[in-house]
Amino acid sequence: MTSNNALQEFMGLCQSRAEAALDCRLPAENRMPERLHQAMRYSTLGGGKRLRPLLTYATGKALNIAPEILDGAATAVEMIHVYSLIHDDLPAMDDDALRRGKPTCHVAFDEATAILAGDALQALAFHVLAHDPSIAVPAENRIAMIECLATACGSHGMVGGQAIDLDSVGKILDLPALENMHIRKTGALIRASVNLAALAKNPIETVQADRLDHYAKCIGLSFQIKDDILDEESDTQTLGKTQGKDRDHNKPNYPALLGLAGAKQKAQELHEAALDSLSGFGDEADLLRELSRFIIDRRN
Ligand code: GRG
Repeated sequence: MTSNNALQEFMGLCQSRAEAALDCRLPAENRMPERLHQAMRYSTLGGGKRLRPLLTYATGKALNIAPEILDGAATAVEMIHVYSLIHDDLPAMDDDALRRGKPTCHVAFDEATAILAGDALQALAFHVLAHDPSIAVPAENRIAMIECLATACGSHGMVGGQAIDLDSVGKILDLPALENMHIRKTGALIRASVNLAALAKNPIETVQADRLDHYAKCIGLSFQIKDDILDEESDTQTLGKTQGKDRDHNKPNYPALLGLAGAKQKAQELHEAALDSLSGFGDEADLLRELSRFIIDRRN
């Protein structure tokens, strides 16, 4: 099993790698329309855990794919994530003023610019998947990657989950309904972060792809459960975003349904199921194992 030091080192390297890969793919601040490009760069660069790129690179490690080939996929998935954060923070949605420890995009710029910055990041993500020379895979794999990301972020995935979330404020959801919402809202993009790397492997055995997909489903849900736990237990400074919003907005969440101890137990069970999914892999999947542990142990 990879040591915690090895995980820290991998995380540091991949975070720097993702930062540089994003930096060179984002439009320059002085390029027209400047304010839009400044907003895109403001929200994307210099913050966040980069969990989704980390998962893409760690899946690459498990499949013996060089990180250079995955830069396009890793940046595309992070661009979609950042667009979702910008739009989620808007007054029409969560109406939040703090994200990644700094003012949200619509506060630092304005609402219209924030909407456009999110839109443009989404378009750029697909442009990267379609054209980026780093993605050295056959055309059919590239198309499959575009389809994978589109499905993950569309109305059957992240945006659909967000719609269910907005509709469920003040309602009581049972566990299957809550899971269904989170599998879409947060889980789908986490799943895509792993599956995009699997699609860069040519050919990949179906059994290997299925195992990775199951791992990704488990950690997608454990990530959200931990997010709900942190929303209850942590503080605004540590989180870099407003704490206690679920309770304040009367949103259904795991601690409310299962209790804090029950939610922690459920996250632990999902971590163990994620590890089981990787049982056919050797040491090369240790970073994925450690990332699953990191997801349920993280402090922000
Ligand atoms: C508005 C299109 C649209 C979708 C919104 C995913 C989502 C759907 C909204 C994000 C808002 C949110 C706080 C969701 C809860 C889980 C989550 C995605 C938290 C933030 O992800 P982290 O912890 O953030 O990976 P960093 O900043 O580290 O990248």
